[in-house]
Formats: sequence, structure tokens, C-alpha cells
Amino acid sequence: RHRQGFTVFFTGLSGAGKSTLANALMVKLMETGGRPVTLLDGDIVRTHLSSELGFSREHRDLNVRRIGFVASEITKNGGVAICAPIAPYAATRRQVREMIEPVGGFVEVHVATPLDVCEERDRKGLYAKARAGLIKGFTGIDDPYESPVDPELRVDTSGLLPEQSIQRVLLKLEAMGFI
Ligand code: GGZ
Repeated sequence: RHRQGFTVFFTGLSGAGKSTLANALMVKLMETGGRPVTLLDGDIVRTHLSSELGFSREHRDLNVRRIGFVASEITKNGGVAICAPIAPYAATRRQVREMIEPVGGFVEVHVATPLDVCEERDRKGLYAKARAGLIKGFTGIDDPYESPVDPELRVDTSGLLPEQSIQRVLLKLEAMGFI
């Protein structure tokens, strides 16, 4: 059996649930075996690949394109890449799609948890700091997030258990023939 590689690209606000979904998906895909799975989470990438970058549009775009490049290499070699940056700009997400679609599957998942829910969760206290003006240019507060118009899947995690959100992603991957 020889199936093509693919990338699952989660995009959404801080606190939307991208990392939770990405981690759980990685565990599920590793359990079912087959292709090697690589997680490119925002935190990991910003520590190891984009440590010199900040949060200007230029730096975010560079960060997201680096993630896209690594994911395209993994995908080309038949692996699975799971990416979970905010990736706030539609044009940059399209560039990533265009890098990956020629070499394998690309599944954009908009983690569409509403801002008020993300802000209510505020796991790291960053929204409070942004509201207080201690962080400038925070996505959703005083920096843009361009919602995907036509993602392969949209998941609003508010009112869903993590298990239910993950199930939706797995069903989509099955329907698209990747698993
Ligand atoms: C957005 C910021 C900012 C600003 C620091 N805006 O909840 P987190 O902490 O762990 O996720 C956010 C993360 C976003 O990094 P990404 O690499 O995913 O962003 S992008 O795709 O736009 O390059 C948040 C933290 O970094 N953070 N400052 N100003 N998020």
C-alpha cells in the first residue's frame, strides 16, 4: 500500500483550540500507524525555527511560509504534517496551499471558536494583557484575523468536547480518502 502524504493545516485565533486538536490528531494518526507524523505547532516552530521573529505582518508571513515549506517537504516524502499556527492572512495561507497541493493532500481546518469564547478561556492571560495594552498587535484584539472563506473543514470547539472536535477532523480525513 502506497498512499500520498498530506498536511492538516489548522488556523484560528489564539485559544481557539488548535494545539489541543493538533496534538490529539497526532496521537490518533500515530496509533493507526502507517505514515510518520510530524507536528509543527506554533510554540515549537517559534522556539526552534522562527525564534528571531515577532508578530508584524512580515514576520507572521515568514513564519507561516517556513511552516508551509517544512510541511511540503514532509508531504512530498509521503509523511503527515500537522500545522497549527494562527496564520491570520488569507493570501499567505493560499501560498502554503499552493506549495503543498502539487506534492500531496492539503486539508485546511478553520478552528472557528468565536473570539469571545477564546477571550473567556484566556488560558495564558494574553487577551487580558492585550486589552490592557501590554501586548500590542494581538490577533483578534488590535490585529486582523482573516477568516478562511472555503476551508476543507470548520470546527467551532465551543460547546464540543475535545473528543468530538477531533472526531470531526478524523471523519473529514476519511471522507477525503487520506486515512
Ligand atoms: C497573536 C501572539 C502574539 C500576538 C504572542 N498575536 O496562545 P498562544 O500565544 O500560544 O498562541 C499565540 C502564538 C501565535 O504564534 P503563531 O506562530 O501561531 O502566530 S502567526 O501564525 O501569526 O505567526 C500566542 C502568542 O504566540 N502570541 N504575541 N501579538 N499571538
